[in-house]
Amino acid sequence: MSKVHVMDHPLIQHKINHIRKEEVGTKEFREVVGEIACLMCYEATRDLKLEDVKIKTPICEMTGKELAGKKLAVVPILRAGLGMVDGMLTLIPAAKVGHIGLYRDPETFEPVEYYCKLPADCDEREVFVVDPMLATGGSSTAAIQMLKDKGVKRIRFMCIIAAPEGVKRMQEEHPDVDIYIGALDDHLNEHKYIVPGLGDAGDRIFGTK
Ligand code: U5P
Repeated sequence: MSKVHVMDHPLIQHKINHIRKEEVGTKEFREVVGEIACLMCYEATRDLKLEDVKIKTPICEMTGKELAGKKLAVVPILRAGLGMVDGMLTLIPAAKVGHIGLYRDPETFEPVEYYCKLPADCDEREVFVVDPMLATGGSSTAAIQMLKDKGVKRIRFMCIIAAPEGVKRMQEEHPDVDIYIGALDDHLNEHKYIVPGLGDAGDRIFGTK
């Protein structure tokens, strides 16, 4: 069964609370989403493996530690996931970035694929799929299935706010994928928006409506 990590760091909680407020405008919303992604990336990379390396300081030789060659990739689900990419790359600048485009059918609420471009060697990478909102789980489960179909073996999913319904669906369909959540909310409304949530993350990041 996948592990669910709810990140209770006070800075993450404070910033999520801030962007929930309806009066927060596009510029500030986008900036704070980036900061949250950066903090979540720091927490979600806690278990990356280190290896011993010999280095020489100006004083002497020593055995230090550096990340053990594991290559990383960030895959945002378009469009809202884009808001989390820069924040993550601040901490893992060598990561490659893939993109998966899905939209939610307004009638069925099911995801429809319209774009997929991944790093050529994504099957050798540890992939962080990112979307600010895990609502029904339709988009994230479909995106993760697309990655698995391309041979990706190590996948983590990161979202800022999740609904219990989405977490359950993710765990049922992808029990091998660990989930990193900023805040676990109450439920979905009849339009499949997260309650209390923050509204439509893509619209709030890009100033559309
Ligand atoms: N979404 C929101 N806010 C919500 C619920 C869903 O922005 O309260 C959008 C997100 O952009 C996300 C997608 O990409 O819907 C996830 O929906 P789902 O496939 O998990 O239902």
